[in-house]
Amino acid sequence: MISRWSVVACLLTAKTLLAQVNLPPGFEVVEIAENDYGSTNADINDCGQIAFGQRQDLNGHIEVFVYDNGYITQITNGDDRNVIPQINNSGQMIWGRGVHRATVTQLIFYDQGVETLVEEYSNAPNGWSINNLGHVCWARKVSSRCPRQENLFLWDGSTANQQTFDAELSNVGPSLNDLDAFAWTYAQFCDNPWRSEVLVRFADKVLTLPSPGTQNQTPELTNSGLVVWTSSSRLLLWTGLESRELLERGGRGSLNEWPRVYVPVFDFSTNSWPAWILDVRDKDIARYLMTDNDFWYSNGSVNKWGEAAADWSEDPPNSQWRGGVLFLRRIRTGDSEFDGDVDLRDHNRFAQVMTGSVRKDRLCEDRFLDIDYDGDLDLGDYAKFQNAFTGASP
Ligand SMILES: [Ca+2]
Ligand SMILES: [Ca+2]
Ligand SMILES: [Ca+2]
Ligand SMILES: [Ca+2]
Repeated sequence: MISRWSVVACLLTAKTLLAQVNLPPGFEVVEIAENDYGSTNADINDCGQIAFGQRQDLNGHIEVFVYDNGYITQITNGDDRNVIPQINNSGQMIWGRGVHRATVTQLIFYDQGVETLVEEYSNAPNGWSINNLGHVCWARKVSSRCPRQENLFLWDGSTANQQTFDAELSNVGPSLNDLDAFAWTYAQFCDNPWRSEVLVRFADKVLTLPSPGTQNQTPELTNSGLVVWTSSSRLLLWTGLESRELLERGGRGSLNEWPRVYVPVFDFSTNSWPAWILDVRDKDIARYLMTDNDFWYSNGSVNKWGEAAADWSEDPPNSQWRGGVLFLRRIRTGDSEFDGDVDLRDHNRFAQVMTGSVRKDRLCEDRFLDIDYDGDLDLGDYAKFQNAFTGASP
């Protein structure tokens, strides 16, 4: 009886999925890291590694974990509050730490098992960002009262240099790219209502991004200078030439260079935050709904392959914290560089990277040839590869 019931339940789920979810072609959703207390701030790098904080209880005890091609490694192990980890393509990370579950007062840089204290200050930093050089940008809050005073600092691996020098305004929420350019929120939080602009500092100039709203925030900047951010309720994209409206309403967005945008959008009918992918083209936008539940999807991240990760909780307003991390990943077909075929070029690459039947950490771009998703590149994968072989014109 039990097994028959579970078959029925599966069919119903599949039907619901067909009715609502539409994933980008070539991608699938995998759920990872579920627990009773939920996760915070999933960040994915180009190697498909996902850093996230996971609550260990309801009292602010949060540890950092990294998912890598099917395996999860716990990075921190103590009694602290470790929040908003971000991971770069080398596996280096930055996160905020509240010692013994107190307010976050430290920024921790992590590289191959070694922690470095980048910043310690009496107030919680208001946003931080790491790039692929291992440089870190963050906002130090000098005063929480009005006039607020918050300024940006940039750490290059050895020394920190102050980047903005405002005595009364707030410079917060930086997003740092690999050229050490950064976008941030420049705000007057003491006005009622508060107002803010999004600024971008390039090597040779500072831009104020044109916007329709008075409350501009949560920018994310790419290496080519694209920016996604929210302007009051709208989700905007800076194309390098103009500000383009992507959504009338949207949460915090994340993007790659295509640009593909991850964004949670509030649904008034279900009182929840479903997770969306937007593929922005010259004339239109392809929209994909990744979820068919009424959970609350939150901050997420997109890598250069179009894969995405986002954390969720079931129903935070009603204290149902159970949650995890959604992973939108590439379906592995043997096509190693996603040019649409499985040909000799893919074959040659496979031959170069075979590892045998032992799991290897950080397969990185070779993970796409781990066709059976078990962490190695062995004869099992090769058999699937041969079956999938198409030649240059599939
Ligand atoms: Ca190919
Ligand atoms: Ca090819
Ligand atoms: Ca294997
Ligand atoms: Ca394998």
